[in-house]
Amino acid sequence: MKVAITKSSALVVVDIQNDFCAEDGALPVPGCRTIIENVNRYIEIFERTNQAVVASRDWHPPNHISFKARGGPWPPHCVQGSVGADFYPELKLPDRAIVISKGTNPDAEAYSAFDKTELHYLFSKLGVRRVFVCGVATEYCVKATVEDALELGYEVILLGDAIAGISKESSQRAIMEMIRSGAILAEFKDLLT
Ligand code: VGL
Ligand code: ZN
Repeated sequence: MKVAITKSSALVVVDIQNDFCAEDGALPVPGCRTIIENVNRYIEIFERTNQAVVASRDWHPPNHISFKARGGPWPPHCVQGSVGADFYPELKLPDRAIVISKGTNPDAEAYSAFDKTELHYLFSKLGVRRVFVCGVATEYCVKATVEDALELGYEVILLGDAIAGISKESSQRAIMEMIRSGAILAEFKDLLT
């Protein structure tokens, strides 16, 4: 398969943050560190072709509804302004990268980079039609971002060699669901560069 990075393409790097990627992170996603090299390769290509690079970040207030203290499923993670919420240092984000913060409302769960953010508006302004998605976690924020993008009418390329999930089984299932929803699964070798 061959996929082009067209003039209306953007890269969305989902949640490569210390709490998900660092060894001592609050909510480690196994495999997060092993995809960084590939994520950086994708960033380089989008840089070279002058296409938009977006980095989403989980950016929770300390009393976020998804935290266990409030009956949610997760330990506190990616709290606004904490080291855990910083981008993982090995991620080579260009200065011009567009940073999208999500999950900022204490009372709302939000996994998608499009959920209550300005991303769709920004993409409309930039004329983006095709979105390439990588990052973590496959079953949560990657999947929610992909499904929202498809519903909003974007072409979505899921970068299979630059995503990592919390468990192997649920990641596999999530990938199949994203493909069923219309995402195209591709790898670095599939890109027309
Ligand atoms: C995520 C769990 C909780 C993610 C965010 O980025 O996939 N997962 N918050
Ligand atoms: Zn979160």
